Amino acid sequence: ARPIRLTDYKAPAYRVSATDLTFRLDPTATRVTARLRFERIGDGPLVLLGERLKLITIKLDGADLAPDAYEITAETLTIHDVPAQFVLETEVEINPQDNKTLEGLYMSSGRYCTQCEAEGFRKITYFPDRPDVLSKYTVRVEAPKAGFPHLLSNGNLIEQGDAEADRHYAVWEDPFNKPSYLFALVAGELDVYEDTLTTMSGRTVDLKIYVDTGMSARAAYAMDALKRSMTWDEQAYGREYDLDLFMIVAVRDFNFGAMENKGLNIFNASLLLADPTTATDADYERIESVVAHEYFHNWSGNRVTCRDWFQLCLKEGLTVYRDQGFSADERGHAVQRIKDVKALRARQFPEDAGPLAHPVRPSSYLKIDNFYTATIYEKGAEIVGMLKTVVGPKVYRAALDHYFTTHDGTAATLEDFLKSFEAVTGDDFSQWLNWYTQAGTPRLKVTPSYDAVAKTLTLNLAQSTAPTPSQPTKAPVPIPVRLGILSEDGIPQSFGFEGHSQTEITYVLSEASTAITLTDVADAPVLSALRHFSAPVILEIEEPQSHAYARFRGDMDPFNRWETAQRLARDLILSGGDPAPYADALKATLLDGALEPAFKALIMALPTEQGLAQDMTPVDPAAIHTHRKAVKAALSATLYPTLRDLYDAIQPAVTFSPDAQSAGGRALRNALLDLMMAGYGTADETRQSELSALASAHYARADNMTDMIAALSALMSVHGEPYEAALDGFYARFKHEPLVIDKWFALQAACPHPETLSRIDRLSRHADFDPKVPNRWRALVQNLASNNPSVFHGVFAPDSYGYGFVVDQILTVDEFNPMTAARLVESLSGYKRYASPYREAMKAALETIMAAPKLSKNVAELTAKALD
Ligand code: BAL
Ligand code: ZN
Repeated sequence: ARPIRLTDYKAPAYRVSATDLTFRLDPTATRVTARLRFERIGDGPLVLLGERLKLITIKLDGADLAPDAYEITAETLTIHDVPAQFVLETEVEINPQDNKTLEGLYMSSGRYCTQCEAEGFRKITYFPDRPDVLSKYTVRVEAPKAGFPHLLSNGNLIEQGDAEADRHYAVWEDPFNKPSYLFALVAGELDVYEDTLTTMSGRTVDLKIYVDTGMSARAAYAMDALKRSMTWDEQAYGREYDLDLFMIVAVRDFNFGAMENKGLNIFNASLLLADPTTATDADYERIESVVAHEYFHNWSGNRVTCRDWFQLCLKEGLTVYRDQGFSADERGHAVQRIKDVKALRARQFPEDAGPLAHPVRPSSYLKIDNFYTATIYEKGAEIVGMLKTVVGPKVYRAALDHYFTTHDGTAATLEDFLKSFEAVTGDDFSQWLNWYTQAGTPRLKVTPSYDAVAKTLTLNLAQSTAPTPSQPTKAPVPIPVRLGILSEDGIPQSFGFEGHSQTEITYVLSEASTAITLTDVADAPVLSALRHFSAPVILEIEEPQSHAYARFRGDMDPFNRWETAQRLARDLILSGGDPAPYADALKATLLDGALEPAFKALIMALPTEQGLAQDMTPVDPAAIHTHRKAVKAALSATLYPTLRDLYDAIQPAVTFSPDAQSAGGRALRNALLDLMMAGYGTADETRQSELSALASAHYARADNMTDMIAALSALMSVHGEPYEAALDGFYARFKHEPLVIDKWFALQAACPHPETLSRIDRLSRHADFDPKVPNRWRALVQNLASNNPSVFHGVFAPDSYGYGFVVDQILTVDEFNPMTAARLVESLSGYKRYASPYREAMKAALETIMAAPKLSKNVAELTAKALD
């Protein structure tokens, strides 16, 4: 297949001024009529995109087209001779029931629903299915009354009524121009949870969340999050909602987390439904941020969309940045930043360091579906965050106002985005484009030298980015370095910079290297660099360990306090050493009454095995697993009395509330339990019985899903009868709750235990396992591949890798859902960084995929790149 290249971009030759669609819904033979009003604005024939469509009729300006007047391939419909303005009408037949790709129009639990981003609309009708063709849509949906009481599409409902043969219809009109990827349709039996919101200009917006029948109470939290998001966007960005109705529908079968279709968001039910007995605090948090994310797309994505899919991060990076800002305001800036950076490092850094590395704006692709990546989303968000750091909040707001106003109703580019910063500052932002066009994580090396006589601290700052596929050399990028200094006993120190006394500065490194000098530096200083993670780079700094401990104990920047603790833990695990000073500093942190419980919970968590793998060459997963486990057990043993006292002092709330503070309390209590349980394997019999009783009691008393899952994880350390009994009890209690049974699968798949692989194999034959349901499939397979390195890499027994299982699963799912299957290829892609024999076995697994007789473009593209 031929790649699509950014440099080949050509503006569309035809505009669609109106799109009228009629859907006559039928599970196996839905008829879609499209009446499209075209205007020629360029040269060449009319080429429409369409896949798996059965053409029934085609008319141009009301007259049937002769068969030799058009040409159909598997992907296109071409008409060579068309007037300057014309109406094209096509009728096609499609089969939603058979559509397991979950793109286009498909059925989920007996309902019709759609997913069009990125290129699913072409599976619905012939259309110029590209984001820079914007059009006004009128949509008539017709279906039997029985089973399909709700007929939904984008915009406002303008008409509804009865149709022949016990059918009915609804007509929707969306007054805003939109690209086809934002089209949506849902039809079926649903319950609705309703509310209203008064916007900043005093308009009333009806808010409706549609869910499975009987589930509407579980939409209450998402509704609350939606209302808070809408108000936040007015206050933080001055953005008001534009229609009189905003709808969300939750469906069970979905490739993405959720989708921002204009006025009709569609969500994976796992990211919408919540109540205390079925959702964890992490679920609540995720629901809040995804509801916000999809809502914020109404401006960053829908009102201003992308010219082409290379600009995907224009909407995704910006919208992630916006949802992170919302979550930070709702849940605390430091804790949110730590979580965002953890996610960035866990998913984006490895991507940027491996064969699938690509710029935030890629230059070519085979399947754009493969580029809904952590790089586009999370690194894209970091770039927006750096821009805000550099220009300050007021100017950032002015630049975003300029961007939204200037490009409203159009399809824009990243250059347009940067130009808005230029327009409001008068400065040149062209170097920022390097962040968008270069792959790879820059390294920032900071070399401090203190002159005790002159009282100056000179910092040499140097950046470099290693070569990535097809990008051997890199230009410097602007790196904002936020920094301050403290004394060895942790007291913040002021210093002089550029003639002013400061406690913290942000210096922007634009060159390959430079030196800056801080003056009036009173004592041998402890540097705290890259505070709040002011740039997505790898910081290298040589310093005495005492400096790191000073930051761990007292950096006023909570991010760097956490960051330093992580580095020290990493060094302990990978390089060995005495864990006592670490245990002391951790104890002091846990006993510090001024720190939030949520922060303490984060700082207690050691770096993950996957995270540690990024800092080891070649990666030896067995060594990482063993050393991490040993360090955790040692900390557990040393700190046990403190952990136990703190644990006993936290009384679980009588009534559950999902708010951030209550969640923080649960997070700390569960983190304390986790660290205590890490000592199980090395404890004496008395302590073992104590721990086993503790985990069982935690489970027995749990009145919410967060504590239940934490207790089940704790029981994993005990294993055997108590663990099995709890798992069986959990299954029996929740067997009719698919979202909870997903957790049951996920938990077992992520258990770092020698018997897990055979358990996973058993679970893949469980009556509740269905690879056609992405949530269930990801629960089992993705958790093995991404969240259980010791079992995936088979560290417990020779040749017991999980690779073969994952390959079989990729090939199975690739037959019907390439988009979902392809996401798992990444788990094998880093093989070159691994030690033998993992490296060879991972490579062989990739080769097995490549040799499969029939591969989708999605899986083929990523596997070929991984093997390259
Ligand atoms: N646009 C795809 C789903 C999302 O990022 O919101
Ligand atoms: Zn998005």
